[in-house]
Order: sequence, then C-alpha cells, then structure tokens
Amino acid sequence: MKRIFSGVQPTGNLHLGNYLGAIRNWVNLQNDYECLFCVVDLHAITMWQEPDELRANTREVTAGLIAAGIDPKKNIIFNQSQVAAHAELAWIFNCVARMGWLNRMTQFKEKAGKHKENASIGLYAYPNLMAADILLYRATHVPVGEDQKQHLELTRDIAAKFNNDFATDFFPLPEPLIFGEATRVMSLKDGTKKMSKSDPSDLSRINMTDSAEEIAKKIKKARTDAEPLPDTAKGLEGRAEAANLVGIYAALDEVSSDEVLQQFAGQGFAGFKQQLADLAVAKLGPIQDEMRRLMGDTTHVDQVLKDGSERARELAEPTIREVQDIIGFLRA
Ligand code: AQP
Repeated sequence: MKRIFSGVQPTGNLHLGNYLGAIRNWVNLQNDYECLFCVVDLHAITMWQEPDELRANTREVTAGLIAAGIDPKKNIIFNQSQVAAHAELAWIFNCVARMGWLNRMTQFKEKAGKHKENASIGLYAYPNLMAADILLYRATHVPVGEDQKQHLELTRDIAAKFNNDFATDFFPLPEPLIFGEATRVMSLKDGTKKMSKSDPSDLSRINMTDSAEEIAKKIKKARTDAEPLPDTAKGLEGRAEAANLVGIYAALDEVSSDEVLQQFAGQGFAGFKQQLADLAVAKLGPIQDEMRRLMGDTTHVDQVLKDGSERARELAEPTIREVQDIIGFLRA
C-alpha cells in the first residue's frame, strides 16, 4: 500500500504558490495513493498566530483543499492538533534526533533570521514534528518541494536511527515524490523571494480569496523590467520578475515557458499582464467560488475536519502503541 502525507500551514491566506506548487498536484494523487492531507496547526504556532485568525485560517485552508478537488470522503483531511499522537511522537523524536542534525537545517536559519535567540524552541524542533507527521502513519511517500527536501532527509535519518537503536524495522524510510518541473511561484514584488502567506505586503501574492478585480490589480502592479519579452525562456535569465510572471502563466495554462514566449515575444508587459490576469481569473474563478461557498458553511468544514481527525486517530493509535512497546514504556 502506498500512503501519502502532505501538510499546509494555516498561517495566513492560501495563495497561488500554495495552489500551483502543492495543492493542484495533490488533487492528482488521490487516485493512486491513500492520502492524508493535514492542516498543520501545530507547525503554525512555531511563529505567533492570533487565536481567532488561526481558527479562521484552518477553515480557509480546509475549504481550499476541498474546493481544489480533494475529496474528503476518499482521503483524510484533518487538522494536526486534533490527533495528539503527532505531538507525542514528536517528543520521542526530539530524543532520537541529534542537535547537530537540526543545526544544519537551513529553513530554521532563514525563518529565525538574525533573531535566533528569540526564536521558539518549536521552530528549531519543527523538522522533528514533521518527521512525526509522516512516520505516525508510516507514510511511504511525501510530495516535497525543493525547500522541504532537507527535512525529508532528516525524517529518513530519524526513522533509520530509531530502527537501529531499537533493533527493529518498524518505520519505513519514506521516499520523496517529485513532480516534473517544480513550480515555484515568487513574490510579485521581488522575484528573488518566494510568494508567501506571511509576507507583510498583500500586493506580493495572489490570495485564493482575492476577487477578479484584486487579481487584475495585483498583476498590473507586479514588478517587471523595461525590456520586451524574449522569444525563449533562456532570454529570461537575470530577469527574475519577468521569469516569474511567465512561469505563472505557463503553470496556469499547463504549457512550458517557451510556449508562452512564442505567443508574446517582442511585446511589452502591459498586454501580457492583461492576458495573464484574464487567464488567472478564468482558472482560479471556479475554485474561488467554491471556496467562498465552503467558507460560508463552517458547519460542513468543521464536520470534514472532525471526521478526518477521527479517521486519522484510528490510523495513528496502533503506531503510537507499538512505539511505546518498542521503547519500553510500561502500559498502565
Ligand atoms: N511560493 C510557492 N511556490 C510553490 N510552492 C509553494 N508552497 C508554498 N509557497 C510556495 C508549497 O505549499 C505547500 C504548503 O506550504 P506551507 O503552508 O506548509 O508552508 P510554506 O512553504 O512555508 O508556505 P508559505 O506560504 O511561505 O507560508 P509561511 O509564509 O507561513 O512560511 C508546501 O508544499 C510548499 O512547498
């Protein structure tokens, strides 16, 4: 049996990067794998979250997953905090992983920035929780973007050390699942930074809840350069913002950047941006309508999470019991 675990943090507005880089791919996985899609609220609180916003964002992400086409009956959609075994296994992995391993994690360095001393312990130990998320369900495959590869390697190291320490083969070593050409959507204001929920500038991202007018306005205001569009993707080298807009067009239209440029070569950005806005609105519109409808039906969304959490708990329970036995915890 092939089992997938994937997570999204409820840390702000779900955006085009989350959709094109992750969620859209997940929709295709549900036919070939048993899938768990988790709204990782325990990960979210490694940075400060306003309680009311955390609740609202948890519902928004859940609505986004369903609206994008993930079937909550066929798959398990749940929020992490409701399955206590994630935190339990993460603690055990805190005792398996070595400081030296975590010191090498680049995401901590990026997220903690210059204020390392002030970062939460949770942010530092985040990869151990991610290992617990995956191994709790003994997932065989994990869809990972470039930025998560290092964390998956750590998950494999933790699984291997646990197996070795306790002379068992209990945890499988999960494999990365890489999708063709990875779509990495960058900020509309700075082509060297990824589009991110926590970017303070709302103009930097297209939110999945933005109206058609907002999408058009943000694309119009997106940073570009003064050169016309080249005729091949190679001509975009050193032009991060232009490359990003062409990449977004290509991802939305499901064609290559070269194909997009065949259509727009030699043109300036005004006409291109207009067509990109029309394409984005056409592709995202139906998903956004469904997402808004679901966000207005919190009873349904909450029920999906409740049902998903129950099913996830059933899967997690035997793993955590067996881990306790392996470690030598006396069952009271
Ligand atoms: N800009 C992006 N381009 C492509 N894929 C992206 N993902 C996120 N941003 C982009 C992918 O979306 C999935 C869920 O991400 P996450 O919520 O777990 O956290 P993140 O990667 O840290 O996303 P954000 O939006 O940047 O959140 P904050 O601002 O809170 O850090 C992942 O598969 C991720 O690769």
